[in-house]
Amino acid sequence: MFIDELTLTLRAGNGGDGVVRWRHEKGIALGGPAGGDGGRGGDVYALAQQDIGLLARYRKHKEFTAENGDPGARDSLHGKSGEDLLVEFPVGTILTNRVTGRVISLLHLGEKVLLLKGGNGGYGNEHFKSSTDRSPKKVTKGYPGEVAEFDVELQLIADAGLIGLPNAGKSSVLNALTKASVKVGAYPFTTLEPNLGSFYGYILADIPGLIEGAGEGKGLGHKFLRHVRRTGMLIHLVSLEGEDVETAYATIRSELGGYAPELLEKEEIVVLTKTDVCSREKLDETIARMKKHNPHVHAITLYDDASIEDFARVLSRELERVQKGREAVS
Ligand SMILES: Nc1nc2c(ncn2[C@@H]2O[C@H](COP(=O)(O)OP(=O)(O)OP(=O)(O)O)[C@@H](O)[C@H]2O)c(=O)[nH]1
Ligand SMILES: [Mg+2]
Repeated sequence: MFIDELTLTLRAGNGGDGVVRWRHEKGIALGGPAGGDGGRGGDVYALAQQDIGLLARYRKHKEFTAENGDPGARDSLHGKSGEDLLVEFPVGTILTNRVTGRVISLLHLGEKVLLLKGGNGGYGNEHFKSSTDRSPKKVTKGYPGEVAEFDVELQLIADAGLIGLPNAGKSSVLNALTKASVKVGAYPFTTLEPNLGSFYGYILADIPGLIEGAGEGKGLGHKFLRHVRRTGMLIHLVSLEGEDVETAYATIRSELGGYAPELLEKEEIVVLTKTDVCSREKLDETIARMKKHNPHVHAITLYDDASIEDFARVLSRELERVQKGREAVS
């Protein structure tokens, strides 16, 4: 089950307590203070991993705690510090600390961010020794580690997102262009979770079918629209099987705009799929009509390798252009 939204409770470790101990020396009833300080509690870190299905592991288990520091010990020994806790998230995860409001976005594989600090250890009685008090009994307790609930949301990061109505052929195109082997089916909503594939080093995301009203929760709902947000560009697939290609196109555009108007600003290539099911005349006429909405219109069929190869060339050029554009801005 694909999960892209959940809440986790994370706790850093508490510091260990300082302790009262006394030095034992031969012939002396009570030596000086020798109680050590407590160890630090472990910190909590977020670590970004590549696996987009990783949040499913937190479906049942939603609370994690770093190790506490050990208390101090005799002979002035400091307690052992608690181990840090690394919590793994997929690249593209946005974490919001509900206590502080701090928002952390994991953008790169291997990125490691401190989420919560462990508590410092308390002081043992040796710490309080002074010229006026040679036998202090005072100690301090370890400090509690930071604790917070985190809202966790995954927004995939991809160079291009394949979008379109159910059955448009999105997964088929992902499979044809990349090494992905996503299930393809002659029925709507075959794909129930986003899939990624690598195309000459660019990441393509197959976004599950959107339908009219998705923004209000129809079909798979707007659940997956969030994953369109951070795609560099859109590959908008419209099947030529349908009667009204323009309406199909407009439906998706209006869902995108209804969810977040900036999605309409993204670069978009329109791809008419399944040219094998329609006549040459209908294809030419449809292309001409669609060019009024977007000049980047291409047509493909899985049954003609040349059409896929042509499109792959166009797409790699576009991806390069969009990436250069983004680099120029940043
Ligand atoms: N005739 C023909 N059928 C195609 C072509 N491309 C895909 N199909 C078929 O169209 C159906 C839907 O394809 P998918 O790739 O599963 O479509 P999708 O957009 O991923 O669908 P959802 O995951 O349900 O949103 C499948 O039966 C495919 O075999 C094509 O070029 N020509
Ligand atoms: Mg699919």
